[in-house]
This record gives sequence, C-alpha cells and structure tokens, in this order.
Amino acid sequence: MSLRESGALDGVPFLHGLGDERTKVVVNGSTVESSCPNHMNSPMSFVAPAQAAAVTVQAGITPVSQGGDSLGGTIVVEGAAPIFAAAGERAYEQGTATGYYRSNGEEYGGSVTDWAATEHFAIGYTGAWRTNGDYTDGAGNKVTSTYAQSTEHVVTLAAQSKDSLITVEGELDHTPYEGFVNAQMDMTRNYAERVRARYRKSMEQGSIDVQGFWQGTWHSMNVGRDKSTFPMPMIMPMNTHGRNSGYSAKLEFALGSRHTLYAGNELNYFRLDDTWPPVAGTAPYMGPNTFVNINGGTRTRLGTYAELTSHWNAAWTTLLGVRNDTVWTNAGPVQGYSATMMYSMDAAAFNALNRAHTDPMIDVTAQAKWVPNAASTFEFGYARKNRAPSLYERYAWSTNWMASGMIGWFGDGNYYVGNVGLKPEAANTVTGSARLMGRGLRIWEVKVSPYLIAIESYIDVDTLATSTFGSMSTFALLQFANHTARIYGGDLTARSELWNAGRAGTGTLSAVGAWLHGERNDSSTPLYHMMPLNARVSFNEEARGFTGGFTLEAVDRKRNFDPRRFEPVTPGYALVNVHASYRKGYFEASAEGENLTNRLYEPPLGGVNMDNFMAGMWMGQVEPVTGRGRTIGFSLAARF
Ligand SMILES: [Cu+2]
Repeated sequence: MSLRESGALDGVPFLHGLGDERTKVVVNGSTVESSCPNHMNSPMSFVAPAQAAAVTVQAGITPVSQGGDSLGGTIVVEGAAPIFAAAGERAYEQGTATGYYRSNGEEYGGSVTDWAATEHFAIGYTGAWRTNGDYTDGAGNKVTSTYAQSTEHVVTLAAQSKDSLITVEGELDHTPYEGFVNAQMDMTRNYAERVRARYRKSMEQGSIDVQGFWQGTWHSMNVGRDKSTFPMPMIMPMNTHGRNSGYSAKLEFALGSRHTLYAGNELNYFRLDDTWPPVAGTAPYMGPNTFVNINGGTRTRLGTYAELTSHWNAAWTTLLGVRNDTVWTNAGPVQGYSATMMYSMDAAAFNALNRAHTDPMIDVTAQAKWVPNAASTFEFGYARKNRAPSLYERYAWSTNWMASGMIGWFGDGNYYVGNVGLKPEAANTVTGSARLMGRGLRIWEVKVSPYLIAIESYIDVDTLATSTFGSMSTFALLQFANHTARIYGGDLTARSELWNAGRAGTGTLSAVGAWLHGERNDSSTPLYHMMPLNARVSFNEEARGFTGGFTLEAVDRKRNFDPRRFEPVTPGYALVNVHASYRKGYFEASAEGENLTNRLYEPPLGGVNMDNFMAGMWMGQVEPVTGRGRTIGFSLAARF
C-alpha cells in the first residue's frame, strides 16, 4: 500500500496504482463518499487510531462480498468488538488512556477509552484529540499548511443473548482546521455526525449480519492562515453538505461440509450540496450570486451478490462470486457567480443536458488456492470489477479557470471539469501468487505476487487548454474522459526469523517491495500517481516486554510522469526510522525516530507546493511538496 500525502489527517491509500475512490474503504461496515471537491474528508480521515482495532488490506483480487463499485483492493477498518462480563461475573470494566508527542511540527494528542459491561449489556466510550502545527523538511524549511486539529467522540451500546448481538453506535467528528499545502484551499471546518446499528445472529448452519447507518457531513473551505492571497481573492468561502445513508444485509450459510455460501444485499444513498457564497466587492468574478457547484446531487447504489467458498480437499480451495451493482446519479440545475466569465454559458449548457444516469454493472471473481504441502501455497485468479463515476467527476460543470481550479483531488494544481457523459470504469484483473515457507532451523517465508489489470473506460482526462503562469509553470484545464488503460506490476514480501532463543528473544528481518507500471493505451503515456519502485526492510527484536528495531525505506526516482498533468519528476531517496517500546504491567512507553538522517525528500505522490507557488505570486517554478524532516516521538499508554 502507498499513501498519497494530502492534509495531516488525510492520507489516501493506493493499492496497485488504484487509489482514492478506486479503492474500497469500509469503516465499521459502511462506505462513505467524500463531501468535498478536493476529497479533504476521505473515509480514512474520520478514523482516530484509538478507534480502530483492526485494519485489513486486500490488494489484488477481492471477494465480491468485499467489493462493489471499486476497481482495486478493499481496506476494512473495524472498531473493537464489544466485551461482556463472563457468566456469573457481576460487572466488567476496562479502559485505556494514551498520550503522545512528536517533535517535528509540535504534534501532540491523546485518547481515552472506557468499557463497562454486565453479562448482557455493555456501554463504551472512545474519545480522541490531537493537534499539530506545520512541519519542517530536511532542509530546515517550514512546510506551510500542514497543520491540523481534530476531536472525535464515539459512544457504543451493545446487548447480547446466547446467539445474537446488537450494537448501536453514535459518533461525532470535529476538525476545526486542516491545512492543504498541495491545494489552493484549506479546510476551515469539518463536522460529521454518524449513527450505526448492527444486528448479528449466529445459527447452526451460518449467520446473519444486518446493519443500517447514517452520516451527515458539514464541510467548509477557505484560504487558510498560511496561504498567501496575492493578488485576489482575499477570501473564498466554499460550503459542502453531504449525507450518506444505507443498509447492508449479509447471510452466511454452510452447504454440507465443503461449501459455504455468502449472499448479500446493500443500499447506499448519497446526497450532496456544494455552494460557494459570493464575496462582496469581487463581482463579476466571485459575485454577486452564490456559485452553485453541485445542486442536490444524488448517487444511489444498490448491490446484490452471491459467493461460494469450496474446500474440495486439504490442498484445493476455490472462491466464485458474482455481484450486480446499479448506480443512479443525478444533479439539479446550477448557476455561476455572475452572468459573465463563461459562467452563464456553461451553466445554461449544463442545465439543458439530461443529467440522470443509470449504470448497471456486473462484477465476477474466480479464485483458486492450492496448498500442495506445508511449505508452499499458490493462488491464482481473475476478477472483473466496476466503478461508476462520482458526482464531481460527472457534474462539476464550470470551465472558468478560477472555478475549475477548486475541483480536483490530485494535489497537482491543475483545473478540472466534469463530464456528464462519463461511463463506468471496468477492470479485468489477472493475478497469481506463490508463497514458500521454511520451518527448519529458522522460520522464513517469501511471497511473490505479479498482476495485470486491463481497464476499459478508465476515468482519465482530456486537455481543454493549458496556461503558463509567469514564464515557468504550466497548468492544464482538464476534463474527465474515459480511456483504455493498463497497469501491471508485482509485489514481493519476505520474512525470516534471525534467532529465537530464550533470553535473547526473537529477532525478525522482513522486507516488502513493490514495482508497477501504468499507462494509457491510446497514447502510451504513463497514468497519474503511479508509485515508483520502492522497498522497505525492517528488523524487529522482541524480548521480555521490550520491542525495538529499525526500518529502512527506499524509493526510486519517479521516471514515469503523466504529461497531461505536468506531474513532477521526484528524485529517489532512502529514509531511516527506529522504534522502541517497553511494556510492564499496566503501562507501555514508546519512543520513535523518523527520518533520522534528516533527509530532504519529495514523496512521489505528495503533489505540488501550491502555498509556495502562490506566495511567489504565481510566477515561479512550481515544486513538489517536500517530506517531513527528522522527528522524535514519545508515547505513553495505560490500561486499567
Ligand atoms: Cu474541502
């Protein structure tokens, strides 16, 4: 997995070159769409570490029960399962308290969890708060608009009987501010409310899992405290209101001793309003009217699937699945800030279009696993997966440079226009993996996984115009468009125990490497945001409550860049990180050092530094964002 760096709370995961909305992120059973034209409130940004008990990443082929409306893998974040008192025990209580500090950017925060239960009822609370200022890069320069603060509260109620469990959860998330160095705008407030109810029942031959959820998100952007405002505008308020709601029902049923059937049905309803109030004295550029970007946009998805897992014998397991997702999208009529500046022409053209679309999609997964002996496992499979266009991809309508500069979740400074006629993307993936293990004197394991993804109607861009600001930096006005594309690559993981001997504890060496290539078939030009060759080697030692080790992370020079987006070429680099922790009784203390050599580097998916470019009056050379310099961190955790 690679992260596209964005705001401090908003790293966006990429699996096999497919990220953001192409990767499915399921948080506590529900998927939530981003309510922001820059995707500042992506699903992962709502998850505080204290709230996540387990994160599962499935790259490559995912079972249809875990997929739908996505092209790549699936990331599942689950909160802690409710705990009840044991039979006969009167009451049960447990809690944790944590606090941490990181030197670079003065980051600190903490969390508390508390859980109280009887044999049948339980109540839990998780609260987390964190804040940070701007970090400094390896050259000692402050990277502006990397500050953020957030608060989160979650209350869980649970009840259980012999074979069923009901949980009801309420959550409040508040981010009063979060800077985005690679965007023209910053988050000035994000507030979200979420409720979720889930019912699980286990039966003799299987189980039922039903849940419903609702989330409201109120999101505001403006020019944040670090950003230069030359020459105009001084302010630019933008307000987004999103509502996600839905249900899912999943049935697991054993068919004899060999086969297990999973069947499910789910509905997701998303409603989006995105409006930009006028700014006094700026007409006709930013007034006198409210700019309506998305008016009552709706995206409804109904998904149904069936999946069969079969254990034929000790060596062979197969997984077959088919699912249908139908996505309906629509959006109401729009208007610009004024009747000039292309606003009224674009709005009239958009309003005259038939904007309602229905996209039926069929996903298929076929996978086989062969375990010939205890030392080797082979897997191979095929999947066809689909994703329907998002509301912003279809309905962002203005070709005005100022307005289209507000659209885009790519951190590249370019200008984006939607396309009502977009078709869904469809990916055909073929992959295999070989895993070899040894259990002799030392335990070791190597796994190689090559893959090929052929994508029909990949949502890329067409260039409408380019413009050179000052004399050095060129940006493009781009419209989303379907094109055929392909991605191929391979992952390598390896692990070996170096020693495992009583007082010396256990020493483990592990390595992860990934290489991929993605390109558009018509022009043979590289796709945007393809991570260059990268590898991570870690050593870890565990002995009597002590854990410690180091990680070396190396990333190759980014040679392949998307010419349509003027994607920057970033040099290769290597980072050294160390960590140590000690656990005794109820307490655990940890220390970590990141980027110990204070290396100056540019993360390949980090985007461009719009703050510096704007401070240079839009005249200089736009440069990639530089990564965090040396950081020392400490944390303390107590269980009670
Ligand atoms: Cu935003």
